[in-house]
Amino acid sequence: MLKSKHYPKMVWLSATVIVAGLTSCQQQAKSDDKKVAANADTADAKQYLSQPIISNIYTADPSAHVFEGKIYVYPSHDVEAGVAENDNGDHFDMRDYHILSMDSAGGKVTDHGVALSLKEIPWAGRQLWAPDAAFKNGTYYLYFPLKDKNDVFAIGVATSKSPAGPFKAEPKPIAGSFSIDPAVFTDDDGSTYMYFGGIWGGQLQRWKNGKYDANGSKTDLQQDDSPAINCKVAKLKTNMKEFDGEVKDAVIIDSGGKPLLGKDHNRRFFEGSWMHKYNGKYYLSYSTGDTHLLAYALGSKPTGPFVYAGTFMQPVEGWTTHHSIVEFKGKWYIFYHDTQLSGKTHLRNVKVAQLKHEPDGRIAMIDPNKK
Ligand code: FUB
Repeated sequence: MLKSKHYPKMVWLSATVIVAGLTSCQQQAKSDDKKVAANADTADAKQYLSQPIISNIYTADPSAHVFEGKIYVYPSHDVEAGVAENDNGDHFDMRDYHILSMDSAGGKVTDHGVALSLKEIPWAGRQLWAPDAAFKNGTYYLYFPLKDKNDVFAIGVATSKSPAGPFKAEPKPIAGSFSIDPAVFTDDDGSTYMYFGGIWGGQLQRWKNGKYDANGSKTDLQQDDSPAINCKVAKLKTNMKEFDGEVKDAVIIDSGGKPLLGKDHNRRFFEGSWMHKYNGKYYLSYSTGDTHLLAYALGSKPTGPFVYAGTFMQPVEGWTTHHSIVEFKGKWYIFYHDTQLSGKTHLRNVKVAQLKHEPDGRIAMIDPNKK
């Protein structure tokens, strides 16, 4: 995944990476968290639409939900692990999750501390990436992508009686799951679906007919004139821990009914999917990855097909774009991240802004770099 956009602040990244490798991971994460606040004070005067919602730790990939009358955010917890940046995303070497909550978007944020850590997950290899959460029948479920001991991403699930955790992981990943970035959506009829997948470091391009090819492409399929790789969707059983049937493609087509092509980097799915429903339509939104946009496509069923409808957020500062969309007290919000506090690709901070649906259903464009 990560080719640099060569932001000016990144020139000092390599030196930091070499030094950081000498310290134990836990100590590094702690001191790293302390540095966030200091960096916040020295951040340049560049204009941003919003400010980081917390600065005591680095956070990214925010999945927001309304539980028990509050907004709960399930983010990645970025740390300086001292791993060099590459297209596999090895530098995103996260080891635990913290859950955040707030009474209002933009209000005071509570950091509930460590909710789940790598060492508590029996099948763990490395890299706890973008999580999501859901609630059913009195239990909260935390879904997380993680590389297993063979360095292959799968999606795990953990449970808690509280939206803030702590969560207890199941002994194995969800059977039939693969790749990254789970996003869980419960429809009005109570059916729950997981959207997932990501190309490049997310390994989606290496999966064919249920099999993983460790020697497959590191980026995409490099088949420009063939259909692009699709986001995946699977229905969850009511136990929320298993897929109910086959994993399907959430196919994205153009207005002429043709699938988007591999070469269409401005429109094709890359990673970071999210589903929300508005006025009876299913909005599949996602990151275009190497072109750094947030795009969306509309469907009349939760499993698609989805017709490409446009982009709705300009690139943020940093390489990755990852978002979620939530309705709270009659208003819609987007949670997203950028690198305002650190200037480093892998040390991100979560933000929130209002999101507007136009009367015709389009999502109004958001510029994260303008007040
Ligand atoms: O945080 C690690 C990865 O970066 C996520 O899984 C992707 O969506 C991207 O944000």
